[in-house]
Amino acid sequence: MNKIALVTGASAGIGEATARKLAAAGYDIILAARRLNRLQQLAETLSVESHLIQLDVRDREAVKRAIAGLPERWQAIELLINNAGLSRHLEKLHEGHAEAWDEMIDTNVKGLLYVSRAVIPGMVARGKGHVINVGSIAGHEVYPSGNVYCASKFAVDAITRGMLMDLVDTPVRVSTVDPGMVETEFSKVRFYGDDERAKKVYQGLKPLTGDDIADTIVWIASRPEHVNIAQVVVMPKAQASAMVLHRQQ
Ligand code: NDP
Ligand code: 8X3
Repeated sequence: MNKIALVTGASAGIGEATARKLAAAGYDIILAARRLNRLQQLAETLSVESHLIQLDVRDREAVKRAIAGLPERWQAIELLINNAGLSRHLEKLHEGHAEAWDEMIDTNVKGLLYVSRAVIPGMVARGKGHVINVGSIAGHEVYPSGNVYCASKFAVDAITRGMLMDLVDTPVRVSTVDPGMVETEFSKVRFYGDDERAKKVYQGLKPLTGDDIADTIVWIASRPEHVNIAQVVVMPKAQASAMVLHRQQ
């Protein structure tokens, strides 16, 4: 039987690309996200076995139920990709929307915690596992109007470091991939479906694709067991930091 990977946020962008690349690398995959139809479409294209979970990672009880209720054949998760996440709005803190803050913190921080809490004990008990969190350069530097999204990714960075320490005496590895600009549905979600504004984010430069980050994730996961790639920052060539971009006409 192939190794089993769980990818959260597998219905789009980085998560979808990661599921495809992990499948190509020979993993059977548990695909989790809210949009089940997207997961079904993806599963049909994979040449490995997959198991679908319609899951909102913000729902603590649902996360517990989903992991505890996995069929036996899917229980031995070896690789957890904590990818589900989003940003909402790009606006000054004092003009911000509290619902958007809740959504980002509940998804990016608490959702990642709930899934980790449900999955990692099994890894520890089996003496095998690897957690790869998808952070961001927004977890390394705050940019104007990024306030709460950046705070959520700083939290992911702190949680990753904490996991690394707490699991150091076990065989479970902990890594983070921290991307810069990746063209996915991310900006469309951030701007509530405003395609034009989303496209402008990537205007005049060649952003990363979900595949670029998926390649990095597969590389991290495929190192020998004594090697832990703790953190990888990946940016487009035209990006030097969150705000320093080289755009051409
Ligand atoms: P997409 O919007 O393309 O994909 C986001 C994924 O997260 C979707 O599959 C979505 O699925 C899932 N998701 C969102 N909310 C929830 C939820 N409550 N429960 C379960 N799944 C959820 O964006 P990306 O692929 O770009 O984003 C993936 C990760 O990468 C995020 O953590 C993001 O912060 C991070 N990132 C993105 C960068 C970028 O420039 N794109 C750069 C740095 C980091 P569904 O809606 O079906 O639930
Ligand atoms: C996504 C990258 O720069 O939009 O995490 O925050 S950025």
